[in-house]
Amino acid sequence: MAIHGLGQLDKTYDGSKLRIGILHARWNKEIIDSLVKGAHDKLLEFGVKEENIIIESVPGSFELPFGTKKFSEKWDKQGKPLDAVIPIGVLIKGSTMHFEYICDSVSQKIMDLSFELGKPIIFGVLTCLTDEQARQRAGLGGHNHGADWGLAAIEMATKFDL
Ligand code: DLZ
Repeated sequence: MAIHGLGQLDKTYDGSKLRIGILHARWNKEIIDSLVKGAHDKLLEFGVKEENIIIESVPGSFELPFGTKKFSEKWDKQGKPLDAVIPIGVLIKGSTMHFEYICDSVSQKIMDLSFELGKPIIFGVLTCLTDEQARQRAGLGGHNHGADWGLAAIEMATKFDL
């Protein structure tokens, strides 16, 4: 089955002035590493400077919303704000009996954070039924959604003159 990414871009975006945070969970590490690399490489491709891509981690996807808030606020306080944050996590149904609860609460809170923090918080969480589905979406046999998340961060951080 083909798993498609973002459609055609409406214009070319310039990421050269942006600072982008990537905050990733450490559960399902091989898949996470591939998604982080996909996002990171796409940011570089669109001009974001290596030193302006800030990567940190939290234990699991459940920690992503609070971690993202603190991560963003930390850089605000230091006077070097992040223009967008990409929280990255991989939730696999077989691994957690409370899968639906975690998926619902994490995705809702990540959505809320954009409004709370006034900056784009990208939805970089894979919610999959199997390990194989997650691998297919992480560039380990199929398209890498991490690349789409990188591009979404650049588009959203530049599009509305935030
Ligand atoms: C506990 C748990 C389980 C069972 N499965 C996953 C998973 O598939 N993906 C993920 O990112 N995290 C998982 N976790 C860890 C929780 O997200 C969280 O880190 C712990 O419950 C501690 O709060």
